[in-house]
Amino acid sequence: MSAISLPKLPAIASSPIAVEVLNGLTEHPKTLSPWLFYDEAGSRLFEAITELQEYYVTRTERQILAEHADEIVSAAAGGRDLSIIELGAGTATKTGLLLNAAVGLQGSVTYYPIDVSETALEEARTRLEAELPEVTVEPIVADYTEGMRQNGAGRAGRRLVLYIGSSIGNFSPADAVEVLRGVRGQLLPGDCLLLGTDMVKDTKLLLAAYDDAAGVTARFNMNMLVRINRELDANFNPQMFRHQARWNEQHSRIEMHLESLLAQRVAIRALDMQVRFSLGETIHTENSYKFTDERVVASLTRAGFRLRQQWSDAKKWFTVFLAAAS
Ligand code: AVJ
Repeated sequence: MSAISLPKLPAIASSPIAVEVLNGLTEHPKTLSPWLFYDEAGSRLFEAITELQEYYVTRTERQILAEHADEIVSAAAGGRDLSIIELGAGTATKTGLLLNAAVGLQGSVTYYPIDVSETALEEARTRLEAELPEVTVEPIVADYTEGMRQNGAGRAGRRLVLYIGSSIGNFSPADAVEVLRGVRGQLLPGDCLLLGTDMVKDTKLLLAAYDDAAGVTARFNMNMLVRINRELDANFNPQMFRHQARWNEQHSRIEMHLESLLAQRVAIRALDMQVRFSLGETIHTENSYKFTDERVVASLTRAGFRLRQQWSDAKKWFTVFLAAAS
C-alpha cells in the first residue's frame, strides 16, 4: 500500500461555520447562510436594524400585538391553562405584550423561549422576570425542533407557539412548510401557532428597509466577512465588497448580497482555501420572502394547521396569523 499523506486541517475545519463557508463559497453562485449573521456583533446590529426608521417590520408587528394581545391570547387558550413557547426568541422584546395579556387572563404564565443564543435568552429572562413577576421563564437553548421536543414532555394545558418577526421569511416556500410541519408534529390538536409574516408591498419601501440610509444593514451584512476573518483566519477586506439589496419579483423576496468591487482572491487559512472573486460577483447572504394572505394560509394548511384569525396594520404591511393544529 502506498502512503498517501492527507493534508492536515485544524479541528475548526469541521465546525458548523467551516462547513458552511466551505460549501457556500465553492457553490456557483456563491452563498452564505443567514445564521452566520448572528454572532455577538451581528446580533447587536440586528437589534439596531429593528429600531431603524426604514425597517418598519418590527414596530408594525409590535403595534399589531399591542392592539390585539388580549384577543390573541384568549383565542389560543380557549378557556384552558395556556403556556407560551417562542421559536428563535432572541431577546424577546415583543413577547412581553402577549405574556402580559396571558397574565391578565389567567394570573400567571410559563414562557419557554427557544433560541440557540444562551446570552440572548438570559437577557430575555432577566428583563421579563423584572417587568412581569407573574411570568415564569424557562429558557431552552436549542434549535426549534430539539427545543420543542424538550418542551413537550409531561405537559398539561394548551400551548401557544410564537413564530413571529417574519423569521419564517428566511426559508424557501418548500422549506417553510417543512419547518411548520415540524412544529405541528410537536403539538396536540387545539394547540396554536402565532405566525408573523411581512407582506408584499411597494418595492421602494422594501428596498429601503434592507438598505437604510445610515448603513446599519450594510454593516450587518458585511459583518459576515468580519466574522469569517476572525473565526476562520481569513483575509476578506470588507472595503472591497459592497452591500446590495435586490427585489426578486419572481420569488417574491428581498435578497441581500455582498458584491466584489474588483477581481480578487481571498485566503481562508483555517480551511487551507483560496476563493476567487470576479469584478461584480456576489455572495448571496440572505433571502427574506414577502408574503400574501393566500400563500401563508396555503403553507399553514399544508403543514397541518387551520387558520383561526388574522390581524394586520391599517396599511397591510404585516400580518399575524393564529392557526390551530388540526
Ligand atoms: C430576522 C429574518 C426577519 O428578513 O427582515 C433584517 C433579517 N436582514 N435586515 C428580515 C434582516 C436584514 C430579518 N429576519
